[in-house]
Amino acid sequence: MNGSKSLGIALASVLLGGGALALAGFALASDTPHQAALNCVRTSATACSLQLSTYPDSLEGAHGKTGGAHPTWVTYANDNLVVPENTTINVTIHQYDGGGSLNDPFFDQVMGTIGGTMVYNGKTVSHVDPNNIGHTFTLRNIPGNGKTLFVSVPLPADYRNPTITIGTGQYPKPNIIKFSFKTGGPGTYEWNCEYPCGDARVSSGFGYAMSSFGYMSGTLTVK
Ligand SMILES: [Cu+2]
Repeated sequence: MNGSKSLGIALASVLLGGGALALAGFALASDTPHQAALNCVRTSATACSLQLSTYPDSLEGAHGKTGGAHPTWVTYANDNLVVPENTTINVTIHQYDGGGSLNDPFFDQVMGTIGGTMVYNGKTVSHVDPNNIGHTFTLRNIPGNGKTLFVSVPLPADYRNPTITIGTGQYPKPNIIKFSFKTGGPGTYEWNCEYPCGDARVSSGFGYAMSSFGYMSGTLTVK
């Protein structure tokens, strides 16, 4: 990272306060190549369907069957989401991971979706238990790009049988979360998880998978 970029990030961190994590994600997003694009599937002239998953290890999803460099890290199935402009995006997330308590209960709310709600295992809700979170899907504009989009959805932890054993590629029946949001014009946004699901020994759970692009963060390109 060169000096001016560091200074810019430092200044922006001061200005934005709690946005420091978002900026870290932005720096990672700028520096790292993407996984193969996951395009949503058009279901009508105005709607598109996007299917995602969150796993307790990297033996499923974009890292391949061997799990890539870090098979035991938690991961989203794909970090490079692509959707059309001015379209309703209907998202389904299969959440296979356990979890715990949010650092910031703000993220137990459903925010920015159509209706301000999501459907969690068939039930419409606007928030969930902040002490039973597996991950969040938190989508925001990249600072300075002049675009506005904010969607945040909590993904409750999944403790149903069989017990999750990291590194086996065996997963329980997922929690199923559905929500919709509308895109505007073209642009690139970033998303990340706001639950400290990385290794608890590193940066209070915000290290490893949480601070490495392609696991608990990515981009959403509207085009
Ligand atoms: Cu997470």
